[in-house]
Amino acid sequence: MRLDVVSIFPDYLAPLDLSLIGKARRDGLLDLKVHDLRDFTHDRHRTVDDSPYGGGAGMVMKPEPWSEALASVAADVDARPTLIVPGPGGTPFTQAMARDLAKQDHLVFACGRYEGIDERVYEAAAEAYDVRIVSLGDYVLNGGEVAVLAIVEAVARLLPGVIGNADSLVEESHEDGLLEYPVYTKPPVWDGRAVPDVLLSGDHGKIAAWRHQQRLERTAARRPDLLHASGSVAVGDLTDGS
Ligand code: 6GU
Repeated sequence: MRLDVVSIFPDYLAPLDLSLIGKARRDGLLDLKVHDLRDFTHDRHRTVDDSPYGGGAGMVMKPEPWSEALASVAADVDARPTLIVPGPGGTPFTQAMARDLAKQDHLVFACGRYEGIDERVYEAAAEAYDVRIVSLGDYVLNGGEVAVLAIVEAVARLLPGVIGNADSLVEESHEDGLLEYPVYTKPPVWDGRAVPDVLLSGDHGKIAAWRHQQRLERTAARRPDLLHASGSVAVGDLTDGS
C-alpha cells in the first residue's frame, strides 16, 4: 500500500518509523512518504495561511500550496487515490472504515491546521481523488497529524504481513461489535487478587461462555450504544444464565 501524508509539521509523523509500522515500511509492505506542505509554496516566507473572508477568528489554509501538493502526490500511476482529510467535522472513523481503507492501493492524508483548509480545495480534489473527511471523535485537536497516526495504525495493522499473529486480529474490540473480555497472566494470585477460577479450569467450553458473558457485560457498562446498534443482543442475554 502506498501512503502519502502532507503536513506543515512533518516531524509530527516521526513515530511512523517505529514499531510494527516502521517494520512494515522496512519490509516493503508500506510505501509511506511524508511531505512538507511548505515545499509547495513559492514566496520567501513559505506562507500557507491567510485571514478568512467574511471575518472571524484564526487563519485559513491557502488553496494554492494544497493544490500543488495534491497534484504532486497523485501525479504518478494510479487512477483515483483516496484523499483523507482529518477534522472534527468529518464522518466518525470506525473499524469498518479502517477495513475499507485497507483495501485501497493509495491513501493520501491532508493534515489541516488553523481553522481549516479553503473549501475550494475539497471541490478541486474531488476531480482526482475519492475525498473523505474523517473525525476521530467529538473533541477538537490542533491539527490532523495525531489523527493520521491513529488512522494509519488502524489501517496498516489490517494489511497481510504487518501483524505477525493474524489470529490476534479476530477476537478484538470492534471487530464484531462487542468490547474485548478481560485478560490475565501469571502469577495466579497477585496483590491478594486471584485470577478467575474458570480460566484455570481447563474447560474450554466454560471459558468461552465466561468470556462471551464478560464481553456483553463490559459492552453494556461502557458502550451501551454498541449493543443497541448491533441489535444482536436482547437485555435478557446480559443476566448470567449459570
Ligand atoms: Cl480527525 N482532527 C482534528 N483537528 N480534530 C479532531 C479530529 C480530527 N477528530 C476529532 N477531533
